[in-house]
Amino acid sequence: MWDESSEAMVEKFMIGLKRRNPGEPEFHQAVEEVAHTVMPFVLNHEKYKNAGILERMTEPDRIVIFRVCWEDDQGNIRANRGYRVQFNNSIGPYKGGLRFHPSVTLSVLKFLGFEQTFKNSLTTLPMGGGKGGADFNPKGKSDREVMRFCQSFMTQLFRHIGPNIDVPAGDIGVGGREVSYMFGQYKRLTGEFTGALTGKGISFGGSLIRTEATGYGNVYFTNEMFKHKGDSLEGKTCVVSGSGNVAQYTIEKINHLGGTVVTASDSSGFIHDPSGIKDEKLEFLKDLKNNKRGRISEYADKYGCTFQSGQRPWAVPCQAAFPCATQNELFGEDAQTLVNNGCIAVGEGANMPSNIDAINHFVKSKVMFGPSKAANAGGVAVSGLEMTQNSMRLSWDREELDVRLQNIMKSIHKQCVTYGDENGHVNYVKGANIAGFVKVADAMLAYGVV
Ligand code: NDP
Ligand code: 2IT
Repeated sequence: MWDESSEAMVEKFMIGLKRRNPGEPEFHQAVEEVAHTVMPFVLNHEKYKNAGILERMTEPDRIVIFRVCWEDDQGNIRANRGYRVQFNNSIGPYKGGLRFHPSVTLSVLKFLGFEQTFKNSLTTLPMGGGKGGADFNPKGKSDREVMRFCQSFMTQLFRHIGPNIDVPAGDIGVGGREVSYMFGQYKRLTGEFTGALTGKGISFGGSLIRTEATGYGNVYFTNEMFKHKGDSLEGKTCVVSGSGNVAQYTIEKINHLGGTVVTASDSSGFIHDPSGIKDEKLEFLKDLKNNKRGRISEYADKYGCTFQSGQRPWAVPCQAAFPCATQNELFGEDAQTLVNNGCIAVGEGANMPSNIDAINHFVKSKVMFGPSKAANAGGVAVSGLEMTQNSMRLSWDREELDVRLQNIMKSIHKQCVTYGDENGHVNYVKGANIAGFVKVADAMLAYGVV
């Protein structure tokens, strides 16, 4: 059976995967993207060939699904669905964020848990992959409603997590406020103060730089891609989507490195500010989104720039694009528009923001395309450093953590070059997938039949 061509093998493998996981399009998409680059590698390496390794790596270790009941401010009883996908703990405790958003389904969390396994492997730190969340919408809820939801969610989840078992953190709709409510409830239920969650407040075990880490790491990685070609982000016009945690600190670090960010967005549309989102304007954006929980159009009202309702920013000409909102927000035709307008680099801050057509177009056009599992790994990497600090019961200072983050992003870039170099051009998709795969696959083989 191993004589068949690699593409035919991918097709056959995907038929089986879709049969075993019906109605899960995001999960299928994430696996297919990995299979195209990893399958040829598997077929070329005797030790992986007959080990069923891709079948095993695409089957989560376990999934917990639970009801989350809570009472709103009007006294109505609400019910949501909570999940934790413990995908793979071959190289360390399950690690990955929690997402609270109405679009959360099992398919979305399985794609995220699968990607997380590869991403965490790339960080060089000992972390397995997991993801969880709920279809709860924090938008428009009072602090007390969010607190009651988080406490109820943790009352179910606490028995499945722990510092050596599974360590959740934030993701869309889960930031410092939500992690703190959940950590408080975890501590109350277990009677233990342990590093069972990351992204905690600085005064109770959180790490400096964690808030900034995903965005900063994304820009460090993208700048490494430029440096590999003897260039840098300095002077480049950049387009960013999103305006949440990852987008804000992507914008901040691009500013530090001398680039100009001309767009930001949310689910209602995007703003275009040709003079750059910097200084006081970036602080306004952070306050608008983090404290006032307002809409991006208010930025346009305040600074007199354009707001395009219901649109994404990909038609705005740029040299570098940073999709930082959510999955499947950049399609094949957007990739064509970006490339035609002179875009030469993409740093994926969000998870799987580009669909497969878009990725193929970027790779074919030899764009420096930093896929999410490499480019946005800085967040979970600093979460790993938070776990280390919690275990050692000490905290590192900002400079030390920033240097560690930069070194980790450089190391991820190096791993991508090692496995993704194609006659002098780096295919970062291939590089990240294979480098992430090797470490996890080797651990699984060492354990025997697991
Ligand atoms: P936030 O909740 O802070 O911000 C999310 C942003 O994306 C908001 O601007 C939001 O707009 C927008 N958005 C969310 N869902 C949609 C949607 N369906 N359509 C259009 N816009 C949407 O989340 P983060 O910044 O933390 O996460 C953003 C991305 O980065 C996600 O893909 C996440 O998985 C990924 N990521 C996050 C990490 C982290 O450390 N936080 C680490 C690595 C990756 P609106 O306000 O209108 O909802
Ligand atoms: O997608 C991600 O890497 C995250 N949401 C961060 C996970 C973490 O454990 O810090």
